[in-house]
Formats: sequence, C-alpha cells, structure tokens
Amino acid sequence: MEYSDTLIGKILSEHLKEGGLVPGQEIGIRIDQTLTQDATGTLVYLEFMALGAERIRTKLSVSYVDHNMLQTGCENADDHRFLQTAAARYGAFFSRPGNGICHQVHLERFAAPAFTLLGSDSHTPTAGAIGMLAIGAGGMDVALAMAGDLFYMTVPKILHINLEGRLPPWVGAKDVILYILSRLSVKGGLGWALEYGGPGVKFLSVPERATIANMGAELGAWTSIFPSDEMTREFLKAQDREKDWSPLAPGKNALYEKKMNVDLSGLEPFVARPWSPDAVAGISEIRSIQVDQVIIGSCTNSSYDDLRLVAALLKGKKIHPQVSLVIVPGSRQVLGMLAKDGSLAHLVEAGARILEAACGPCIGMGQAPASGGISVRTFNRNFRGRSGTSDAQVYLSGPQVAVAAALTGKLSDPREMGDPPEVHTSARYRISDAMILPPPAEPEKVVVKMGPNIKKLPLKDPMPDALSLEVLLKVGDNISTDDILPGGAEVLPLRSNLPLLADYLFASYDAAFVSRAKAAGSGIIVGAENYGQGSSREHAALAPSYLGIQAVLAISFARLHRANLINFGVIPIRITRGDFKRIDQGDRLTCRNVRASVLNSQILIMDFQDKGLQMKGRLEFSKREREILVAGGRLNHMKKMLNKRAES
Ligand code: MIC
Ligand code: SF4
Repeated sequence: MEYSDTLIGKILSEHLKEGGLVPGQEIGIRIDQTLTQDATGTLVYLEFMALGAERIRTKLSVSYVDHNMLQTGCENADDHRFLQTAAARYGAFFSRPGNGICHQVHLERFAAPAFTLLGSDSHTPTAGAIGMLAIGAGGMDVALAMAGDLFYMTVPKILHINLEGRLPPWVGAKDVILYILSRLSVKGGLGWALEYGGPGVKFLSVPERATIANMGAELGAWTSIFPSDEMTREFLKAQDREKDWSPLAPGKNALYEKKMNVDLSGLEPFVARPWSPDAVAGISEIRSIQVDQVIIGSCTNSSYDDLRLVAALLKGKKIHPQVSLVIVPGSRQVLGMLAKDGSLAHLVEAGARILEAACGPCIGMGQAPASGGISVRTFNRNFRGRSGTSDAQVYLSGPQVAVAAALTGKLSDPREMGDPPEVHTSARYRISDAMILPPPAEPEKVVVKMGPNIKKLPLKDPMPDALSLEVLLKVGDNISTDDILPGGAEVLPLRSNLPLLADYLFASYDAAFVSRAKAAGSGIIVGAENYGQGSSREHAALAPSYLGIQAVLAISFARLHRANLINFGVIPIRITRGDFKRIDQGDRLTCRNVRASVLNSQILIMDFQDKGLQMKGRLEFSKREREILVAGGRLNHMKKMLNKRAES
C-alpha cells in the first residue's frame, strides 16, 4: 500500500522538491498557481515587494478583489488600485471588483486537475472539487511561492471519505459537509487531508463537490480533493476549458490512514446552530424557530446551479413579510446567467435584495442582522460576531432550507414543499473574461500606486534569549481568528495599516486587551484547543507580534494560524490541559536560554515564580521553522538567507 497512490500523494509526488512523502514530515513543494484576495492580498504584495522580488514566477497568479467592497472612504478603493497596479507590475492576472468571489471565479476560469494552488484564503481548497491540490496559507507563504520559492508543509495523513448512494430530494451538497462536520468536529481535520471517492462521487456535479471541498476548511483540514472524472471534464468543457482537463484517480494500492463511509441516500437537511459550523442538527430537530433574515451566497453556495434552484423555488411566490432575503451571486458569470435565463426576475419579484458578486455579508460587509436577530445563511462560518451584530444568532444551511425559511418565516423542512424542481447542471456557461486583466506587455512602465492608508511592513527584532512576560489574556477552546481580529466594515479597511488595525485585537472578546498589551510592551497569550481556527488572515498573527506578543501557549493550534505565528516570529508553544488549568491571566512567566531551546530542544522550561510552578512547554518545529523563529520571523530569515547567498 502506498501514499503516492492516493490523489494527494500523486500530486505531491509530482511537485515534491524537498523531503519524503511520510505523514508528519516536512516537505517543500512547487506551486503552480496562486490566488490572493484583497483583504489578505495587500499584505501579500507588500511582502512580495519587501522580499525584493521583481517578477512573479508561478505558472499563474491571480489577484482577486472580493472582500473589501464597501467604499465608504478612500481606504478600500486605494487598496484596489494598489492591487491592480501591483498585479500589472509583477505579473499577475487581476480580477476586478465585481467579477466575483475568488474561489468561485478560480474554479470557473483557472483551476485545473493535478496542479497545485496556494491561496491566501482558507477556502482555497474549493478548487479541490476538480482534482486540484489547493491549499490555504498565510500571505507570507503565498508571497514566497509567487517569488518562486517552495511551499513547506507537513505531509498530511489522508482520510478517505467513501460516498455511497445518491442524495435524496431536497438534500444538497451542503448537507453532506454539515453531516461530516457533525461527525468530525471543527478540530477533527487537524493534520488531515480529505480525499473523496466511492460510487456516490459520480452523481455529484462540480459545483456540489465545490461546496463540500470548500467547507473542509471548517474541519481544520489541510485540503479536500475529489477525483477528476467525466463530470470534471463536462464542467471544464462547459467553461470552454476542456484542454485543461486531465483524469485523476487513485491507484489500486492507495494507502489511507483512515476511512469513513457516508451514505448519501440516508442524509437529511441539516443546519449548523450558532456559534460553530459543527453544532449541527437535523432540520426536524430545530424547526419552527422564527427567522428575521435569510442570506444565500458566499463561496460555499453561490454557484449558478444553487441560485437557479433558489429562483425556481421562489418563482411566483413572495417571501415572508418578517424576513429580509438577500442574494449574493458568486460571480459575474453567475449573475449574468441568472439575468439571461430570467431567474433574476423571479428572485427580484419574490422580494429578494440582490447584492453585487462578492463576499459581502459573509465577512460582515453589510447586512448585519437586527439586534438579537435570527439569520439563516448558506455560508460556511457562523462564529459569534462575524455577522456584525454580536447578539445575532446565525444558522448555516444549504439553499433548500434557506428558501424554506424565507418563504415561511421560520426554520422549516424543505421536504414539505412538495416535489423539488428539476435543475440540471449547465452544459454551457456564458464566458466573458472582460473583468480579468492579464499582465501587460511592458510591466516595467507600471507605477505601483499606494494610498496613504497603506503602511510598510515592520520588521521584528531577532528573538531575545531571556523572556519575562505577563499572561495578558487567557482564552478557551476553538478561538477563531475572527475572535482574535474581527472582520467587518469598520476593521477590514485597515488591513494595510497595521498600527491602526492592531487596536482591534480581541476587540469583541476582551476590549481591554489592547491597552493592557500596550502598557506591558510585551507579553503572552494562553489558549486552549484549536487556537486560531478559521481564516488564513495573517494579520491575526502579525498584529499580536506588533503589540509585543512573544509567544502563544496553547493545548493545540489550528494549522494556518500556527504557520502565521511562526512567520511573524511569535512562538507557538504547546502545553498540556493540566498546565492550561494552572495558568491564570496576570501570571508572570520567565524563561532562559530561549534561543538555544527554540533552535535545538523539544521543550522550553517556563517558570511561574509567583506560583512556585515550573512547566515544560513543547516546541514542535521543523529545523526550518526553528531558524525562522530565532531570526524573528520569515522576512528576517529570508533576508539573512539572501545575504548569505550574496556573500558566498
Ligand atoms: C474568511 O472567510 O474568514 C476570509 C475573510 O475569507 C478569510 C481571509 C481573511 O481574513 O481575509 C479566510 O477565510 O482566510
Ligand atoms: Fe469570502 Fe466568505 Fe468565502 Fe471568506 S468564506 S472567501 S469571506 S465568501
């Protein structure tokens, strides 16, 4: 049995440049494509520039604008202009604001089976729907890949999800992934990659596979991938890209660490209750809850198929008077097709409010619910406060449950709506890449334009050898990057302005944190399990580093956030649950020989003198990560390496 016979193993073997395919070991792989979006992308391009790189060296890089779309001041528009000029200057395609959500557009126009994609967004694995090895990463990793460097990752263990049977009427792809979340939980995917297979796969269209692959991010998994089969070929053909198709199937000897069976025919409509994507319940368990708002969209459920189904269900009907229904198409292609086939008219006539093709309310950019409001959303995350209203209750569902709620005014079972309309996946999409600007012929003539809100990246000092730090904050399990650094219309425009952005750290969690951190000048944060789950936003590591956070102690870390902490020189130290319980906010901790320990040892001795306690923190790093940490972060480390190269 062999790892290299799995889908993931096959692609990794083809792209392997350093290390061996042994789960748990660090490898370096070649990246074919990258994607960035505006909320993380400004930092990626600033990092790319700080590296002194001149030209993008991947086969294809695309810079999308889809998150920070509200232009209430100059900030977001300046960011868009910066990204457009930087893409032209350095050699990326630029997907203009209005063209759609990065994952949806990438799937439509660029993703290809058997290639690697690295994206500065946690839902990059959406492209796994067509057999691409697509991974979300911190911006610094993406900037380095764009500059031609390898991407370093731990070889994941592979969970094979065997899909059997066919989905019953009224049950959709979202219900499949919600069901898997209910079985595995938001930390169940840590260290794993998910490979889908089995006889049920051939019945799932590419947009359905995309919904499932998209929300693998909520399991904390490295990535999710489907085979590339006839269905994939049909999709690419319908996108006028059949030439990008190649078959990809696992070999007979594929070695899977674990297997899980999912009988599609036994599934029912599910919802995730507030505050976690894994708080899943069958619709029959929680029906009848009154609903104030329904939003259909986000990179999880905004495909043409999804919205055509919604239009067919709403045709000739009116939404409930208590409900505000908002529809957010995933791309300009989707919106254009809905307009052309008449679906848009059905949506508008039913009472839907149509937004531009972008992330919108999913990242708190408008449509915050009323106070205490109940919102049903076809999104992928329902962390507390992410909607923009801290006491709103957000439920996640598929489009079927969402429509049923919009029509009845309460959470209700779509199976009571009679026979579902027949909606077949499109045999031919309308194609226009007019909103995707290719790199120009004479890039050296392009001037990169930076607005006043775009600030340079600060460099951190190398790691000190002795630390004496206060525990500035102690938090519980599953703290998300939304808790660490919120999204939303007030904060997102500051993504390129670290000094102002840092003032929002833990804003909705502990409003006094920032002033405590500023007064102390340095300190540590203590977390429990799965610290930093959710988004890839490296600002959630960079801003603490900027405020002097030297280390985070936690029982376990989410993969993306752990990598971001290391990239910005903050030490992620693992502790036991017993030690977690013994530490209190306000404790002071001292450590000696920090540099030597981080470089060479598996443990760091931490003294809590006031309590008379000594603890051993676990330092679980690769050699490369150790060097980055001691240098004070990835930029310092890269500069050191480049200097060394220049000297020799
Ligand atoms: C999200 O869904 O949380 C985001 C916004 O797309 C993030 C990226 C970001 O914070 O900019 C993600 O998922 O990585
Ligand atoms: Fe955008 Fe929401 Fe998808 Fe993140 S999860 S990329 S905010 S649509």
